[in-house]
Amino acid sequence: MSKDEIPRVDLERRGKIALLTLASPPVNALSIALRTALMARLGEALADRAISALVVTGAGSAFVAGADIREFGKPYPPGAPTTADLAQALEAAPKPVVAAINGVAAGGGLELALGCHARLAAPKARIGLPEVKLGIVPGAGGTQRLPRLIGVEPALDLILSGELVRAEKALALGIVDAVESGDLIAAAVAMAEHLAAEGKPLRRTSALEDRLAAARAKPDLFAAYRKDWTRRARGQEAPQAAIEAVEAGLSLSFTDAMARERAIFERRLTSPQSKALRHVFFAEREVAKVPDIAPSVATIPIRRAGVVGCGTMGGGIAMNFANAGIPVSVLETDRAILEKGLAIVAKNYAATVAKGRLSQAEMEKRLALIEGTVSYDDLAQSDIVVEAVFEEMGAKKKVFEALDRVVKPGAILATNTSTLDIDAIAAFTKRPESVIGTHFFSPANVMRLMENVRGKRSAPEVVATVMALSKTLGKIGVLSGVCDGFIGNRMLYAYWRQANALLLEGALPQDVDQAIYAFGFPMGPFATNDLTGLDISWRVRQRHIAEGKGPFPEYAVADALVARQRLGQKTGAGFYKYAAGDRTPILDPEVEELIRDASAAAGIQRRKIAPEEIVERCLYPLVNEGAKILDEGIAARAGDIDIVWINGYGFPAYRGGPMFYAGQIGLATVLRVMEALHARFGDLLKPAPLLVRLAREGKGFGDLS
Ligand code: T1G
Ligand code: NAD
Repeated sequence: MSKDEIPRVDLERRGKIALLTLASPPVNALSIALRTALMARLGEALADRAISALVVTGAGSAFVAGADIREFGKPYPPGAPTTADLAQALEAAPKPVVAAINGVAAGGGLELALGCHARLAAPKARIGLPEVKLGIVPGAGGTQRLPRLIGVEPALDLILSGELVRAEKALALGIVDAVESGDLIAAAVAMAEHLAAEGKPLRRTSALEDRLAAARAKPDLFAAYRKDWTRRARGQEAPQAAIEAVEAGLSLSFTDAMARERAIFERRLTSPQSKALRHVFFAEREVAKVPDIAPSVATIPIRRAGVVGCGTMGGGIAMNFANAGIPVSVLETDRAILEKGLAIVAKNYAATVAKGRLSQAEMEKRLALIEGTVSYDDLAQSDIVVEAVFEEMGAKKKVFEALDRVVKPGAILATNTSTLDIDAIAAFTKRPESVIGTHFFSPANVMRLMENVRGKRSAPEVVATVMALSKTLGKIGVLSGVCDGFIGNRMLYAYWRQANALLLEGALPQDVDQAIYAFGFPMGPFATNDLTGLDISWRVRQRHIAEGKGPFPEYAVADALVARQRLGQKTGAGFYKYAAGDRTPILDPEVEELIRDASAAAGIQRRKIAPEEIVERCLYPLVNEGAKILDEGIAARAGDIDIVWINGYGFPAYRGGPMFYAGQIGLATVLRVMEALHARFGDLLKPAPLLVRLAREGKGFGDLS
């Protein structure tokens, strides 16, 4: 059944059992058409006297992935059944209804199953209520039926995390009655026949009360959850709304509680946060599609990998390959440095085992896939080699010339450079078509983003391969063209430059960091710079000055700190100071004095700067740079930029990423601020032509695609 065929529900009779199969690829999302078809088939089966019970299942690899998110906010034909109506109709059915959960049962999909009288799952099923990840709450009874079925706290934990759990976990929680590793449909039909033959009163989830009692005995339960999730999901509104809905179920009748849930759901559906998170949902799926490379372009099989350099990044990159089951050789200049790097890898794995997130056996299996070497010959049979040596062209040249000599033809030669010119690096080889950037983010074994940088000569199959490899490594691959700093760091330069300028004008590092933290980033620019190292960004500035892009008077304070060897956490002091072994920033009067002196030296009268101005001053130039990047075709879509910033730089997902956020603010507002900054600071902050055009046309960046 192709994606374009009308969603339908097949009704097949298996003896006295009606098997209803929802079919709407790829994930049987509950569109209006599919819901309408299900309600009709349900009516048909219930009216058929020859039918004694029903089984509901999904076609393909999914059961039901929930409501069709594409239909949110769209006009609703009167009389069309909601998912809540369907769950109610299933539950109220006079004949037993068994859910055969063959794959993903998410959101409305699980809510349908909760309406059924029994649930069987296949071992590969994944089950949950991820609505909070879309900034909404379950809106078809999930906040009412799940607590009644499994208890209030397990239900809250599942709803608030939004995680999909495996079938065995769903069985342990009591969501499903059994996990069937054989023929799921046959087992479900047998269960339906048994329930019909048994003739006992059907187990209707909404009527279950006993599990609510435990929560009623804990008056502080919800306050505790609110407090905990205010911290764990800082800035996010949906988790608090979900707690409100579940709590309502303890004091209201089921019917009234369902109405309350619906009201909360509707409120969330129109919220800016939900619109932002829905944008992120689809943007995350769009990034994988490279407009000018057909999905049919063959990818190069990656069965063996190599990494050059086992420093901060090299070790983490090697772990990604091992985590994906791909053997990897890591090359260093000498054994001592190699052993030191591999020891850090082993320590990182041991830490994950200690947290119970990895078994000892699995750690050993992964470590066994990582082999250290000091000889390029051990990289010769790699299908891809990722270089992660010092950020200097000389070091890159040496490595790529060696790789070009040794590594087999057809292999991919990738660089993890964060700023250098991929085309220049490719030119060090006789096979520039095999060279590409694969920019991981630190810590490379943790951060989800992989900025893949396509050189002028990178072959389509090389691009297609690294984009697919990102998924294999559990990363989100975003494609960037070649420019200084690619998508992420180029925008970071614009943001950090203004953050540093604010220090001279009157702000202190903690003022800027607090404003950006309150906006939703996990950390502000100065605490982040202390984490990544002031010497790294200083070296990039020196290169820019050498390339004639300077001077950078805004960085007077940062340069003075580097001169005093205050490089950040790694030297115990940077913009803040740090106690030994502690990453908590401590205010340092020496820095404040240095900042006041720098203002005086620049002849700047310091002034009080409000948090709102700090946010505008830091983020609007970042958006402006994003508009230039889009205009130059460095990024294919505004959504790609949003995904880079959310997954690589901590931009809060519930704000949708910088480009989406600018659209919510209104590009006219962003333009107005940029024009004022341009008037004060000159062409450095000249509004991007694309920003000017879209603002004038009353459009957003989302209107481009
Ligand atoms: N609606 C519309 N399209 C969807 C969709 C959905 N619910 N789920 C997936 N797709 C599309 C997706 O955009 C992609 O399209 C293709 O399917 C494959 O997805 C009343 C109101 C199910 C775990 O939040 O988490 O129910 O890019 O690449 O990696 O309370 O998709 O090919 O054109 O992600 O195998 C709650 C969302 C909705 C689940 C499969 N449900 N989906 O992952 O494939 S709200 C969710 C997922 C709700 C009720 C409320 C994942 C997946 P394209 P994919 P995957
Ligand atoms: P690092 O200094 O921690 O490690 C570099 C390693 O490369 C060192 O162990 C060094 O011994 C080794 N090396 C140098 N020349 C070599 C050669 N010719 N052959 C083999 N090994 C050699 O540096 P890092 O932070 O891991 O950065 C590596 C690359 O990754 C740089 O291009 C950097 O810009 C990029 N990067 C860094 C970060 C970060 O946050 N640190 C993030 C993204 C990308």
